[in-house]
Amino acid sequence: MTRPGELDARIAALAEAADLASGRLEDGLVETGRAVVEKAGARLGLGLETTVAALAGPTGVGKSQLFNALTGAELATVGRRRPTTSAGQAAVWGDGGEALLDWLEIGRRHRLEAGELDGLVLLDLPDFDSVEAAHRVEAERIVELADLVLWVVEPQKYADATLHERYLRPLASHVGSMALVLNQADLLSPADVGAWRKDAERLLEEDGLRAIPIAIVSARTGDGLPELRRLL
Ligand SMILES: Nc1nc2c(ncn2[C@@H]2O[C@H](COP(=O)(O)OP(=O)(O)OP(=O)(O)O)[C@@H](O)[C@H]2O)c(=O)[nH]1
Ligand SMILES: [Mg+2]
Repeated sequence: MTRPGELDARIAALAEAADLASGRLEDGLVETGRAVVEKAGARLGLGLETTVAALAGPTGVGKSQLFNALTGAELATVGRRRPTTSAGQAAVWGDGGEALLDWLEIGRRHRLEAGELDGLVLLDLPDFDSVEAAHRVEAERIVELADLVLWVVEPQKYADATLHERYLRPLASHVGSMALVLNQADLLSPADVGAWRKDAERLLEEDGLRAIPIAIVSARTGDGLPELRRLL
């Protein structure tokens, strides 16, 4: 992980590069550089002792059930009708994170006792693929600001074209801040779970993301959750 001092220096260097490029390179490129400087500076100012991990993915994969399983509480509504979650909500371990959640514009917050996950802010997000376009806008807004994105899929949706083409491939340079969570593993036999993992690895390789961690879990039975917690 990048140390705060190192990050400060990189942000300053990017700000200088954007200033030097102004008038020489395309305006859009300079603006993108400046936006990164602004966002990174704001995030750094809010302290790196808290990590923001977001559960993102298509509707119905079990993001909310996973949020409940990781928090050990029935905080989020798990639904049969799609889509279920319409606004992001947070679980915060320990007592930090208030200013960070203001910056993230997440209103619903649940505070949990510190312990093993002290300093973690876990976010349950709306889906990016339902009929509700506003869900996608909200999910994408938060994915851009999170420190770690856990892309949640299940046996039907892991090869989803939108997930791979719109999100994973363009984020190939962010390998250090993503993980793939294969949820609902309870629906498959052990042999099929093995084949599923292999195929998911193949797709990640095609996306240029061979290095990202994969967690195989069942939010329903709790299988794989200790390994997932270790990624947080
Ligand atoms: N068998 C099985 N079913 C699961 C698991 N996790 C979630 N489900 C079921 O999948 C359905 C969708 O779960 P949600 O947690 O609401 O899914 P979501 O990803 O939050 O969906 P949206 O809020 O619409 O984006 C529910 O019927 C859950 O009971 C799991 O690990 N195994
Ligand atoms: Mg949900």
